[in-house]
Amino acid sequence: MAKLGNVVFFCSLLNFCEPNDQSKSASKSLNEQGFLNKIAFPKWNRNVGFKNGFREQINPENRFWPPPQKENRFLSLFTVVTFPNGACTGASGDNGTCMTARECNSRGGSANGYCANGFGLCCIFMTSCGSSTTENGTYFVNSGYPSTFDSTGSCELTVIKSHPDVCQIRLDFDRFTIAGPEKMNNVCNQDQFIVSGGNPVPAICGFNQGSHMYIDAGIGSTNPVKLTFVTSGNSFERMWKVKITQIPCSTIYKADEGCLQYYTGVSGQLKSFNYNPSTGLQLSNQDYGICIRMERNFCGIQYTACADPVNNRSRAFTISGNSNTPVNAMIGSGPGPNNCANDWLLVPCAANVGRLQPAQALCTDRICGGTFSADLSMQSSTVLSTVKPFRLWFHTDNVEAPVDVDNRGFCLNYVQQPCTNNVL
Ligand SMILES: *[C@@H]1O[C@H](CO)[C@@H](O)[C@H](O)[C@H]1NC(C)=O
Ligand SMILES: *[C@@H]1O[C@H](CO)[C@@H](O)[C@H](O)[C@H]1NC(C)=O
Ligand SMILES: *[C@@H]1O[C@H](CO)[C@@H](O)[C@H](O)[C@H]1NC(C)=O
Ligand SMILES: [Ca+2]
Repeated sequence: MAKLGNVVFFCSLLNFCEPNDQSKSASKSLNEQGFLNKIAFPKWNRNVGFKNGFREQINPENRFWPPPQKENRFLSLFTVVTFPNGACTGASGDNGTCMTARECNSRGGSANGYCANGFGLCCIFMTSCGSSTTENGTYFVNSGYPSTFDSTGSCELTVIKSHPDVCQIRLDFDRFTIAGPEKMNNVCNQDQFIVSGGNPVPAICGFNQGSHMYIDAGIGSTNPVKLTFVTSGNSFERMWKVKITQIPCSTIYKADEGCLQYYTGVSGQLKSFNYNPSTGLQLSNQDYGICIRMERNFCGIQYTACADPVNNRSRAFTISGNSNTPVNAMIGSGPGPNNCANDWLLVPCAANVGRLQPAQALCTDRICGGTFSADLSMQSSTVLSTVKPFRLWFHTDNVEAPVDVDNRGFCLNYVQQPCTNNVL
């Protein structure tokens, strides 16, 4: 019973056994003391839940930790608990890596709730301007986060590969509100988000919460990728929180090459940056690929403009023309009023669904204007493409006024089409 007493004492000293106390201060003091690197438990007490109270038994069926271990005659009294550095969700809802308090502290993270059944702490990496990170899953936030930032400057984060076998970096814009483009030519000339060091990435601005980007980080220990928020001009309440995931080359979930955006799943929704049907202006100077993973047994893909809950006449696809008036779909790449010489969405060999076969003989590539259709039409349509792999390209130049006014960009719903006689 003496050992048991020791553990009870250990718990109360460190305030570690109370399930509800996941307050920052408790985690912080644990973290600062760096106590939990090695935890030795009396062996006869292995099935006791640490997190949920000392005396509570864990049903052996449900318990996944600690794993069954072989008897070790040299550790006859204690079992040393080790656990892998897996992904975890912290008490705050942010994702982190499960580790000991000491490791979290030494790697510059902050402990936020428990993991590994209470044996580890969920270590969150959150950083801001002027720093660099090698940690997978780092959040890059504005200075003062979770408050907004209303000032000018340049906030840069350097992302260094955590391992030479990292090929891509995925950025998830959990929060992304910076000033939008100017209203003449829709150029991001006040605030900008810039990615450098990887493949060319267009600068973006405005509201991009929920959006993502894949950055090609090259092979081996190449130059680091830099993420920069430039803020300038008028007063504006900015906020950003960008999750940075490092993707190993060998994984099946890495994006296809040349895809700034990569979507998976049989159906989903694609939006241009700063898309917002009420106020978001299409961004100029864009040029990137949007890829949709071809799911097994699917041979084609259909696109339809999203519902527009704000405007009477949908602005879900408004790429060129003055979208304050009705604008038909425009197609093709030649000169002339109904072509897409400057701004376009490229849908390879696009044809309207329901058009008489053979649709492919009449297909088009570039689509622009103010209506989504593969024909010169005022009527929005569902558009089919069977070119593989499934990929769109979005291009805009640096001019809008005076011909192109108040365009929103695009929001499209996609549905992959199974391989049948009609879709090969
Ligand atoms: C944490 O990860 C889950 C699963 O990958 C994801 O759905 C969620 O959005 C992430 N949360 C944050 C705050 O990044
Ligand atoms: C980073 O974390 C993600 C999921 O959280 C994981 O899929 C990926 O393999 C990790 N990358 C590295 C280099 O470990
Ligand atoms: C939509 O149409 C209705 C009726 O014609 C009109 O009253 C309303 O102002 C219009 N709304 C917008 C946003 O144009
Ligand atoms: Ca343009």
